[in-house]
Amino acid sequence: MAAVVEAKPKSKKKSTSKKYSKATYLKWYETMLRIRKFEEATLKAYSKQKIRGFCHVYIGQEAIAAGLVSAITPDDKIVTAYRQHGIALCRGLDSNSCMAELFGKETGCVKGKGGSMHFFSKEHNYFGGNGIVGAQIPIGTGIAFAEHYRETKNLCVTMFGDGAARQGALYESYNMAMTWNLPVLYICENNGYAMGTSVSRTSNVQEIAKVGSAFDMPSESVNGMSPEEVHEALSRAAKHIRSGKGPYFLEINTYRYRGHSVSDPGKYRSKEEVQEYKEIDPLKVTENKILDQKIASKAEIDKIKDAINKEIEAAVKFAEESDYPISSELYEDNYLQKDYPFLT
Ligand SMILES: Cc1ncc(C[n+]2csc(CCOP(=O)(O)OP(=O)(O)O)c2C)c(N)n1
Ligand SMILES: [Mg+2]
Repeated sequence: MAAVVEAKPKSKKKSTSKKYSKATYLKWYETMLRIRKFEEATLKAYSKQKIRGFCHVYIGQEAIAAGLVSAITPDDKIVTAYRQHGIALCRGLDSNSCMAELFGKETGCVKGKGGSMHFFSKEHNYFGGNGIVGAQIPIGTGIAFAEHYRETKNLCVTMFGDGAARQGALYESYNMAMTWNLPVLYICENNGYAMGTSVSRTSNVQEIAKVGSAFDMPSESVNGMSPEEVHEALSRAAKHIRSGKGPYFLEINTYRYRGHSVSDPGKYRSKEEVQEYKEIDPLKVTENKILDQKIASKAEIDKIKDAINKEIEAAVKFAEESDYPISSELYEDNYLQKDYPFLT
C-alpha cells in the first residue's frame, strides 16, 4: 500500500468558507469553550494550591478535541498522554468529575487517585492519560488489536505529542499495526515543543507525518488550528480504517499558549511567536466566523458562554465541597488480582 503524505506546511491562514451545519459549528464552539474555561479555572485553583502536582493544560490545542467530537463515534476508543483534560472533556466525561479529580477528591472520575495526568472512564471508552512519554502508543495498538479480534467496527484513536514521536515504542507499534492491519488511528499533536525542546532541535525530519512512510502507513500533516480541517482529516482517516484498510497516521500541527506545565516560565520561545498563534486562536476564530457569517446570533453565543461559565463555576464548587478519599481506598482499584503480593 502506498503512503499518502500530503506535505502541507503549518497553515496560519484563517479558513473563511462555511461548510458545516449550524449545529456542528455550535458544537465545536461549545466543546472548545468548555475546555478553555475549565482549564482557566484549573490554573486559578492551582495558583491557590487547591490543585497540586503535575498539571499540563491544553489551551490552544482545542480544535483537535472539537474535530474528535464530530468525526468519531462514542464507541471508538481513545488513549492519550498527560495533556489530557480537553480530550477527556470532549469524550463526555463531565466537568464536575474532572475538576474533582484535579482536586484529588473522592468524587473525581478515578476517585481522586489519578490527578491531572490519569483521568479514565470505561463508560466513555476513554483509556486515559499516560505520564510516560509514548507509553500509550503500544497500549492504543493493543486496544485496536482487541477491536480487530472481536470483529467490531470501532477504531482506537491513539494520541501523543511530538516528543513521543521519536520513541522506539512508536516504531515497534507502527510495524505491528501495519503487519496485522489493525484499526488504529495514530495522532501526533505536534505543538512544536517537547518541554523546552523544539522539534527542529531533535530531528532533521520535522514533518512528523513522514515517519509513517517507513511503514507504508497512509499519513497526513494537518492544520490543527481549524476544527474544520481537523474534522475532515479525521473523517478521511476513520473511513479508511473502518473499511478494513488498516492504520492511518495524522500529524496535527497545533500550539500550546501556556508553558509545558504550570511551573514552566517558557523562556525557550519568543512572545512574538506565541502572539502569532494567538491571532489564529481556534476559539476566537470560530466565534468570529459564527458571528460574521451569521451562522448563529450573538444571543445564541452568549447563551453558550453563560451556560459554560455556570457549569465550570459549579464544577469548582463541587470539587471544593467534595471529600478526600478515605485511606482504606488507597489499595482499591489498583490491581485486578485481589491477592497481588506486596500490597501490605
Ligand atoms: C519516557 C519519558 N521520558 C521523559 C519524560 C519527561 N517528559 C515529560 S513530558 C516530556 C515532553 C513530551 O513532549 P511532547 O510529547 O511533545 O508532548 P507535549 O507536552 O508537547 O504535549 C518529557 C520529556 C517522561 N515523562 N517519560
Ligand atoms: Mg509537544
